[in-house]
Amino acid sequence: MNRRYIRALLIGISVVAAFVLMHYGCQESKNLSAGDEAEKVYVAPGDYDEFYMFTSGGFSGQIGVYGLPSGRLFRQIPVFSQDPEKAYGYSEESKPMLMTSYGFIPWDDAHHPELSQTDGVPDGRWIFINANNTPRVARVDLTTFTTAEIIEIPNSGGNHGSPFVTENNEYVVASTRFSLPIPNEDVPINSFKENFKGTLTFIKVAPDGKMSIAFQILVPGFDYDLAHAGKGPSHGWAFFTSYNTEQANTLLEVNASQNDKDFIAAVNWKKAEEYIAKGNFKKSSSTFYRNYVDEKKHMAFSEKNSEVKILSPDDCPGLIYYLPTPKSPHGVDVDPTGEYIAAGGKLAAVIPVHSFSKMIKAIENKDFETEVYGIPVLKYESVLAGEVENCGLGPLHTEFDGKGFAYTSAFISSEIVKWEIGTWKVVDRIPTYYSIGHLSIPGGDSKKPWGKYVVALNKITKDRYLPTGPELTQSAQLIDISGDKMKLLLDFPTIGEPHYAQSIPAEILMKNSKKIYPIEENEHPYGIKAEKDARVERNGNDVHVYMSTIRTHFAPDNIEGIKVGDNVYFHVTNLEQDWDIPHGFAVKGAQTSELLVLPGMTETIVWKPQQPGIYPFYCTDFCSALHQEMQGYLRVSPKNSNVEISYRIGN
Ligand code: RUQ
Ligand code: CUA
Repeated sequence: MNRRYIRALLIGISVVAAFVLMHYGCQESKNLSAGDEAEKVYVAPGDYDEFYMFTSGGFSGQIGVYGLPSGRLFRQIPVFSQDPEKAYGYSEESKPMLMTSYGFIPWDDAHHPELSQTDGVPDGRWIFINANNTPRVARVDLTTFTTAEIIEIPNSGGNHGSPFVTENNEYVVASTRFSLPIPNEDVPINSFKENFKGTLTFIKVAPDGKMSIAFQILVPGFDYDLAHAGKGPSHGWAFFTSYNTEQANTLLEVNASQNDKDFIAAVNWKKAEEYIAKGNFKKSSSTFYRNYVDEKKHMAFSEKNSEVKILSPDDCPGLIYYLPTPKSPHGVDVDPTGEYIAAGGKLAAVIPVHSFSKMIKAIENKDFETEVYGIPVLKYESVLAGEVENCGLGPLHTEFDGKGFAYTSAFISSEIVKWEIGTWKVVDRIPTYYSIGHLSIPGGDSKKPWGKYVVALNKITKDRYLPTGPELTQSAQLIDISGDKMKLLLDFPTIGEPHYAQSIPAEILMKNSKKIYPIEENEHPYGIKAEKDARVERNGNDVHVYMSTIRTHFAPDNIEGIKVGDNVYFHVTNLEQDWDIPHGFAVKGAQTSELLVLPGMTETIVWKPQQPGIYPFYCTDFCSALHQEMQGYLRVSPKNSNVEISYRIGN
């Protein structure tokens, strides 16, 4: 035998072996689709060792998924920003997710992930997150780790105090950071005091997750910063911090720091429901979008809405009260019992903790200090449970361990301060590196925290990591809180600026994680169920390619008859029904991203060939030993050519 023959034989054997391995070796994973289980409620108090942590990507607009305690990054979920890796915001199917009343918006700034809850405990169905810049709230489905819905918030200047949920996701609340004329109009900026208003928005969440704007409350023109809903006895109320009660419209760093106390707005949303039922609202015509994914069609749709109900405190006595709170408060956090409301006053020397029961008594006794724009201001002393002294400089956010302790981040003194609920005494403190913003305990804003760890989410890392040019990484730090003393366990970098993060026991999500999309349920109008249906159709200048992928070829893989000036739609269906076998699709010169098509899914990109010639396409995701063989050719002819559409696979 000559050498060339032996080589050919060896290659032949290895190709056959690879083929057998690919087609049989990987078939063992079960075609589990846990979607039908997702309706069940997993309330899971108790002890857990492993958690998923969801971080806001900050100015990346996405959500990061990390393991705890490992600190390893598993995934980035695209939410408000285009993501070429997953074709999010590039594929024809996903583009509608980023539609707003301002048109298609490819980016946003995301701050607060918030897990859905059942009976006040994270249930693992969804995670919500806010878009700060063009006000929106997204709902991410935790069976697929993909964004399922985005609703725009009308009459909002910037959606920062959002999206915090009530005990059973009756509402997701949202407050506007910037006040604006409502409805928005062309007025002099220095007419701020007369013309600018804030809004507090209540988004209704249906049992299947569908969001709608239930109502908005028109409030004085302050800056509204953060929020939290009540729980237990305070269920039915929601709390919103405000600053700039001075109503400055320039140089806020000085002008908005004059008042000794600003306010926490306590809103009785059950009362709001009564007023809505009685028709005590005004309708405002405001355009806003709701975008949602149809999981069977594998497509997003945009729905335009044009009206919201607005409640005005003047017409709705008992709807809203102010709790005076020192000084420019940022976070507002409700303890697991629902009785205590802690505020982080950026410029305050103490952490004021309000008592819900005292607040109710003060309301009954009309213990008011004054009124502001018709809203009663309760007396500080009448609602205060206690002040935590020696709490560090620049206290921002507080989370709870469920064992009677609270943990507050102090931005300026870069530390976490642990204090005891009831005695209001600081019992421990630990430095963070550096400039901690939020902090997060698994379940730490819920009724039943899994209080094993606290994660510090730091804005600045200086000397902690290798330099990476002018911008250094942001980071998180994992701290053990199972004993009396906090112990630093790990530093790990994060993507984007992590504002808030939330964690949930891994077990709760793992059992619901979806593995494939069943191909028989694929209702995409351009999807195909089998390779034999693959085809190319011309319709005027539009060419529709109904393409399939399976290890390891495209069908068809040779296409001719495309002309310059055509719009070529590649509708790629992945026929695989195995877990974790996506195929990618990319065409030379396409002015868009690749596609990453998951098993059982159909996705589309449009390609507009500019010049005649031959154009290769290929699979971008290394899917088997013959991944490099997964390719094809397109022939593009001049505009006036008479080459007819033809396509094939094999000879
Ligand atoms: S914020 S660092 Cu955007 Cu939540 Cu407090
Ligand atoms: Cu399919 Cu690589």
